[in-house]
Amino acid sequence: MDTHKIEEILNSFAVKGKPVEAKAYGSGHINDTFRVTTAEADGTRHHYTLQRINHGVFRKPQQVMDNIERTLAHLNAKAAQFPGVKTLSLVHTREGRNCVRTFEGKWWRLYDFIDDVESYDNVRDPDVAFEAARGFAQFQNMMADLPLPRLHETIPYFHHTPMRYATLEEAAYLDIRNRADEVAEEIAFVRERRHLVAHLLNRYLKGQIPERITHNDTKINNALFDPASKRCVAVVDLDTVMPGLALYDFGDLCRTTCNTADESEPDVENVRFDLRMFEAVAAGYLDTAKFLVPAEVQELVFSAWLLPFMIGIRFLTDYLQGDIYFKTHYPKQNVDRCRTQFRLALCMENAREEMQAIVQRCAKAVGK
Ligand code: ADP
Ligand code: GN1
Ligand code: MG
Repeated sequence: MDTHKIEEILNSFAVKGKPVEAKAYGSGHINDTFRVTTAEADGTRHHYTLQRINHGVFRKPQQVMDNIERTLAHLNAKAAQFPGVKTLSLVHTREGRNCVRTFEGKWWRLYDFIDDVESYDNVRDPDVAFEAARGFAQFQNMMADLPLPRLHETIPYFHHTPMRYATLEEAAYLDIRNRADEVAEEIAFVRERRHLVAHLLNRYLKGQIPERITHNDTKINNALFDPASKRCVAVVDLDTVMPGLALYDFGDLCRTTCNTADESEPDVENVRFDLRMFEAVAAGYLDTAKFLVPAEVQELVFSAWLLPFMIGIRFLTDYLQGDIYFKTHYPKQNVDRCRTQFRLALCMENAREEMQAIVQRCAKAVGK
């Protein structure tokens, strides 16, 4: 992306000063993120997060932005009750719009950059895991009374596991890149577990598990921490905030905090499920998510397993379809990612009883 282009886009927004620097930022797999610095005539500098919304993934970017506007207004109205919590803040265009659509049909938005915070792609410290779980639970808590109408589903069927499974079968059947033989073991891994894909959805359809407003992308790097207090002070990446199950958020957080290796680890022998981290996530989540009904508590262990399984299915499908969804940095990265997820799910299958005991202990500690 050339700097002239960024300058041109930035000039549409009501920024303070003139752009002096733009650097690619973060390690997200979907949008293009830049940290931009501007300077005023007196030398005062300001930082912003400029993002190109991936409109191949988010087919209706304006709906994404409408959801985010409503979410931020709701969170901001509650800010006084939650001291220390920082809320993202959108910078509008000079005409008062929340995003820009360029002549080439690309969508851009701008946030104030949240300074003096840290984010991590991988954590091993249980205190950080506890805090992240508390932060995402608090987010769900704060969003629980968002007035109607229902938020838009920015990606329909996002966590619909039976649909994810059907899409994998279709990709394996069509096999447009002739890659299915190479990942036959991974496809078999999924098929052996296909009786589990509809479990949570069935409980939801029977009315046993409620729909809530959820974040739906609770990767650890979407939580920002104060380096001094180690508290989780902000939750970012709000593109998928929409109706969902609280369990998806819990499961995704376990997926990214309890794995001893990176998401793209090439040697699955390095992938282990860290029970100490699981205990911290369960404790942090249950401590704050007071709204959970017993059926949700009962399914926490299942959801911790489901998310690596489902996201592994998504990486595998993307590989079969030719790496068209997730950003990749080397040819078989989606295979590495998929194998990592499936190894993590397998580790959890072998640790189910310990995980259940941990959840019971944490639930009892908070009177659940
Ligand atoms: P993606 O959708 O590509 O994952 P994110 O919105 O998550 O993009 O942004 C990428 C990373 O940049 C995040 O993981 C977070 O660490 C950091 N980040 C995003 N927005 C801000 C912000 N306003 N202030 C500080 N850091 C941010
Ligand atoms: C994507 O955007 P990012 O990197 O935070 C993806 C998530 C996956 C994750 C896997 C909109 O998240 O669903 O769990 O990659 N986001 C979208 O790392 O598909
Ligand atoms: Mg992100």
